Amino acid sequence: MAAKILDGKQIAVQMREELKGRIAGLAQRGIRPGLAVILVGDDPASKSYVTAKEKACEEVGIYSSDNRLVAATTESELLGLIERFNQDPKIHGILVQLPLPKHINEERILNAICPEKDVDGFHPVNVGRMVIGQRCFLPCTPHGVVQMLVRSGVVLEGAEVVIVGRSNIVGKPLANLLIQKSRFGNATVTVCHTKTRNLAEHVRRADIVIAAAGCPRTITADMVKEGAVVIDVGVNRVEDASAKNGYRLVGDVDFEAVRQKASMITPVPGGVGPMTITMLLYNTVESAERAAEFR
Ligand code: L34
Repeated sequence: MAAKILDGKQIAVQMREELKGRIAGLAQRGIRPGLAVILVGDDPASKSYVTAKEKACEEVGIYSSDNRLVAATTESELLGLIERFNQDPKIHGILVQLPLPKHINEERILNAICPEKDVDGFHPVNVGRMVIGQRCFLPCTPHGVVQMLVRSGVVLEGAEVVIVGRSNIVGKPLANLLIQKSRFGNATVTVCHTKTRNLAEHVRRADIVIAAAGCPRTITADMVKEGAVVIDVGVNRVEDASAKNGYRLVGDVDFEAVRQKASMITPVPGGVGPMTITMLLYNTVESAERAAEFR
């Protein structure tokens, strides 16, 4: 039987409705959540993600400050801008879209964002807090994946989860979230990567497969257990002469074949991507609420 398609756009709409309620609550206290969006350079994919983030802010009623900087921007100019937003009481979240141009040290930039405004959850303070289960900002893509699973009725407790990919933005934090002793965790997690000896053998054991390798067709049907849940985090642009812009988007999963074996599967586009954006809105609202508590 073919898998149920998990509609990320639909879950995102539902969560954005919930956020509108919280934003209305803040408005009654005279507060509007604010997000500073910073993009350096003109990578077409990054531009489209950042534009989608700003549009989503507007749709739910979050103020967004749009900062598009030329690729030649220096590290100290970027640090200066971040410092300005760290000090600005109207700004509750700061997003520096990655990747940054090669001449800018990413670690130095992420460390400069005040942890209380780090709505991406990339600052070492938030990463550390997440690992030990303290209150923090959860990174958007991993948090979006967990929300998608829980809201689709997937049981995490005791589940065998295999994550393919060990990046700092997805694989590593997601593994940490899923092993937490919580309603959003309690899973048994294996993390596979480029040096894993027998990828297929690991993936075949999984009740839940999470593909975050950044490479098309990493997960093929022969690797997937009958009835498994398959979450595709990959967003790869592949050349396609028949498409109007010359490319099409595919994930890391061989979708058409794998959907015949899985019980649930996320599409690309329309799966995890819209959830990532929604969790950024969620963290920005959360940050504004926390700031309000201290007034
Ligand atoms: N700082 N940098 C920072 N935070 C992030 O959370 C990200 N990420 C990743 C890249 N760099 C970042 C994103 O925003 C990936 N990412 C992201 C966000 C949204 C989408 C994809 C990746 C998305 O909306 N994807 C759509 C299709 C978009 C298209 O048509 O190009 C989808 O439906 O999957």
